[in-house]
Amino acid sequence: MLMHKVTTLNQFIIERQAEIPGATGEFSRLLHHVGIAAKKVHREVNKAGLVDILGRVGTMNVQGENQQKLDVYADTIFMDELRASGECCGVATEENEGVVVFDEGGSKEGKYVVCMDPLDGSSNIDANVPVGTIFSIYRRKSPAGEPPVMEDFLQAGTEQLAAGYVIYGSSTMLVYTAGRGVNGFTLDISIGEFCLSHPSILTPAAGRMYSINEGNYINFPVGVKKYIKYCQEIDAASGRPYTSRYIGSLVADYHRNMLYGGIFLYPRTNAYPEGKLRLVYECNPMAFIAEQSGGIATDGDRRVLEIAPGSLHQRVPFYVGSRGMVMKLTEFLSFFNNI
Ligand code: P6P
Repeated sequence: MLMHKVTTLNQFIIERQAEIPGATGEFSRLLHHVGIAAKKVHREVNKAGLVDILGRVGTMNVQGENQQKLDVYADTIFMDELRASGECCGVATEENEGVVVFDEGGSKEGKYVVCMDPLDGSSNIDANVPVGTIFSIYRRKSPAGEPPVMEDFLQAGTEQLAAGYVIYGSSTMLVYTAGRGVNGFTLDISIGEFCLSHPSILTPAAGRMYSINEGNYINFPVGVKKYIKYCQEIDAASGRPYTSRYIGSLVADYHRNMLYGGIFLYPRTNAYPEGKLRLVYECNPMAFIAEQSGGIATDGDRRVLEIAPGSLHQRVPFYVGSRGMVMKLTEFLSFFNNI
């Protein structure tokens, strides 16, 4: 029986590195360590119900959100692996108010900084709802050998070298882009490797799924309300309305919409007048992946990747997904002059 050729994440990274003139392996090594951390988090997420790692730590993160034990665990695991890579000089995460500087050993010479949400959607974890890790990799702007500075972490999304997410769901997948398309790798636990399962992912230009927390409907901008009603009208081509799908876990909602076609919306609300999702370590990485797979990501007014971050935990309205759907939404937003 012919064995199906399996390409592991590491083989893929090395093959792609060979395509980059002058690539020296540092970036590949960093991505390799991201993959190791993802496998370690997978191990804990997948047995969370069996060990004392469910529930809350009893502390709050910088957002004033209750920290789940797995939040803190994932943050620690990714920090340790990024430090061990020797290629990263510092990390900004949702769980830490400031940036974490790696100033020991080779890390000081690291060319890269990472911005990440180690475990997004973790309030769902106790209910066995899929959660995710989201990451962005930037080349530092400050000189190597010195501690990184805040500006290294507040670069526009267009400066990202790579971005990705890990979705811990019915299977664990790592999806990333380094600016040349989006590829998905599924963890094969029998060999302990992420294996290429979704090469060159492209988001359908048109979709029929919209994802939004309609519990906030009353507070939505008028343009969003009108777009939701548009989605609920009978579509001439199909003779039925669009489908509403909302998991409440960004990575899970985004991943499904990217594969099937759809739009994710998190507008301004009374509770989150600037929007809920964080620009630096949630919206920018997802926007890079969206654009690289043929989609669009906007805050309703601007291309997300072109927004100049003002602060690490800055929030923005976030609309992302199939090109045709996001463009239709922006028509409603501009017509009703609301973002
Ligand atoms: P809401 C999870 O807490 C999260 O940050 C994202 O993963 C998700 O898309 C969003 O918040 C859900 O927010 O207000 O609908 O519960």
